[in-house]
Amino acid sequence: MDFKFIIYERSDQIATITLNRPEALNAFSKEVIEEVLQAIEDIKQDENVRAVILTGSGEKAFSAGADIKAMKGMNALKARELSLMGEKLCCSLESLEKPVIAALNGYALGGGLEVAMSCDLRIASETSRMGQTEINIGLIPGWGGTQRLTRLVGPGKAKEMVFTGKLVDAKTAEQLGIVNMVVPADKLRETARQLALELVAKAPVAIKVAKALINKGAEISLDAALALEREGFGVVASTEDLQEGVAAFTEKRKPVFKGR
Ligand code: DAK
Repeated sequence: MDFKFIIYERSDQIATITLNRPEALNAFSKEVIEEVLQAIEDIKQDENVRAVILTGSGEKAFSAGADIKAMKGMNALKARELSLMGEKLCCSLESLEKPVIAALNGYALGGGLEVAMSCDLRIASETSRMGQTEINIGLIPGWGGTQRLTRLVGPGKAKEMVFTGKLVDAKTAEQLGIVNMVVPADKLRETARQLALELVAKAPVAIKVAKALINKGAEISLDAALALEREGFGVVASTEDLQEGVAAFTEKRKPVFKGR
């Protein structure tokens, strides 16, 4: 696959997508989004990939958001197209049946934070900063930020961040629940890789079902969510991987899960 704006790598059952437009702080142009979507399609088809890392190149930014320069003179049709593409990108990451880790190597602003929040887990470098800064250019978050940020931090903090456009540092983001952990910048890639390796060793069907249940459960009643969990439990309990897990426990060895 030939990419211009991302670097796409696969090794040890981990796919890594690196946004690679450092001169524009990895801003999401139409082309960047198209390439990430293409990589996600490949990841969906590749049974050998069990975990995904999304990060940015350079030391300054994961992504400074949607490409502001491309918005100049944008008409309604183009704005609609951009909105649909961003939505598709975020939903593709969220619904991907494999765990996705965002490794935030600097600014995650506007659409950059929205994309990061569509991933399952977020690791931030100590130097990273996050914000829904759209208000500063007269916009609101348009790729799910008003909703996903609210689900992570609650309405009070979400309103503060969306109304003021102020940035929070990595430690504050961790306290608020926006990121799972903060690490020194030079340890970010390795920490993301180690976490991905940990996930790769787990039972893929169990992770896939747990991800779907946690995502769906946030939108429906507890009763309905518990019913879904029962069904999901049934599916996971019928896998060969459960038998392998039980056998490995009994035989005091590490399980080898096959995703079946
Ligand atoms: N888009 C395009 N280029 C960007 C960019 C962006 N979002 N952010 C930075 N750049 C470019 C800069 O223009 C500069 O390029 P040159 O001028 O040198 O060619 C280069 O990256 C380096 O940036 P700076 O020189 O500004 O670097 P500083 O260290 O001084 O400042 C900064 C870093 C991150 C504080 C600053 O660059 C900044 O404030 N950037 C904008 C961040 C921002 O507000 N992001 C939110 C974008 S709005 C929609 C749905 C959703 C959205 C839009 C529409 N529809 C439904 C239609 C989403 C919107 C957003 O994400």
